Amino acid sequence: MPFDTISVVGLGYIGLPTAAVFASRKKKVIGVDVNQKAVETINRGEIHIVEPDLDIVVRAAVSDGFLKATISPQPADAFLIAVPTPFKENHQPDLAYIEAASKAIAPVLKKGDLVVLESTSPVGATEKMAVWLAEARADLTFPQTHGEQSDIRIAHCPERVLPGQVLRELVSNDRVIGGMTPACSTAACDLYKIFVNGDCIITDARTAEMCKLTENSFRDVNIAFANELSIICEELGINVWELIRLANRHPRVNILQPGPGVGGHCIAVDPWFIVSTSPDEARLIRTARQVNDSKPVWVLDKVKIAIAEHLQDNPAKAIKDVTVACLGLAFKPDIDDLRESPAVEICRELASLHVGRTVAVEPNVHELPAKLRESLTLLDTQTALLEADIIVLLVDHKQFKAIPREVLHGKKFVDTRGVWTSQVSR
Ligand code: SAJ
Repeated sequence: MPFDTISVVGLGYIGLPTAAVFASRKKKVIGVDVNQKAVETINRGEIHIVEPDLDIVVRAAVSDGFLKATISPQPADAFLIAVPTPFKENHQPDLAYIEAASKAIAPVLKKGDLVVLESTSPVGATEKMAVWLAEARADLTFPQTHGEQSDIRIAHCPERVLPGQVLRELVSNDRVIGGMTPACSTAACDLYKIFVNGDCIITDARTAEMCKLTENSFRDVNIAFANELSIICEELGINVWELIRLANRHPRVNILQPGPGVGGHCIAVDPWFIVSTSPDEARLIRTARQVNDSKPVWVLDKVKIAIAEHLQDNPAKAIKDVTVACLGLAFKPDIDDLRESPAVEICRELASLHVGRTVAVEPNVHELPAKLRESLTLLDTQTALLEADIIVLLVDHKQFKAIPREVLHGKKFVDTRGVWTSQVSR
């Protein structure tokens, strides 16, 4: 099936790299986004998100005339929907962006078009999208009513790329493709083969949706296991980092690393989509979420204890004179993404609880986001280490791993990533 023009709806962390990669294969790509500023930025050949090398690929795609961004959908042969799927207050999935995107592209659909949902979605979302499209276009036929003979082909193909390695993983990762019918799957496979070097494996839409949720829940459950171990070990006076290293010497054990909690917009969100469809059955998945979500509170308690111990050691000092430095704000090492970061949550809470000074160090950003600016000061590593009485290591950035433990002499510290505490001398 030839795809001369491809439209990518949603030009964020997934949509923009995907659009750029299609364009780099000399396909005409129409990128659609509701954010006028993002559209203008892209049309200047620039980018509004941070991802290594993406600027180069987008600049080339725009200057060669293969990528154009717009706020209003235009006709294309394939539409790829990559909009956010957050959850609401009660952890129920919010499909409003998918619904809006479906309604936006419906008027420009024509017989023979393919629509692929890439957004991570609860099971059944692709079928819902098909219903929204059909409601808007009674003149066209859809797979849910006309099967293999439908005018429009519909599939789900979840993205699985790791932030920071998006361009490489987009091309090299295998893709799970779930068409609403076999013809839908074949069409979607043809589309992805334009740039995917990995295997394109065909299944149905519901299995593809569940597959993505399963991958991220698997990771969440495994991180929860490590986080729970770290809490148990603290109680028992055991070094959790050494314990995990030793247990991982077993040929069939591979425990992940504990931390201050789980951040990002995927692993902390997607398991709830399984819980939302199977609330009584998804007991382990729900508990893992609760364990990981409660870890920042545990870290805060440890900081409070460190402050109390520091005051005990320095009876002449008042609590308002105690400076706490939080090292790291990003949701994982060596990136600048602060969204849904447990480190941000801990810093913010600390700044509001602690009457003394709270400072933050984040070598990957130049300024703090507005919500943190009022309560926190951003310092460089050296100044923070010099000024702080208590050091809270929240992200294992390269720069922090290079800090020798001797520098911390005489200071109290809470090391949530095992940067200074993982080695035990016996
Ligand atoms: N984390 C730990 N301990 C670990 C590993 C991770 O505490 O041993 C924490 C990180 O610090 C971070 C969070 O988990 O706060 C998530 O980081 P991550 O590197 O595990 O994952 P993401 O969110 O960057 O990307 C994940 C990936 N999914 C899997 O590895 C199964 C990626 O492949 C997906 O494409 C992405 O979610 C997504 O978009 O869904």
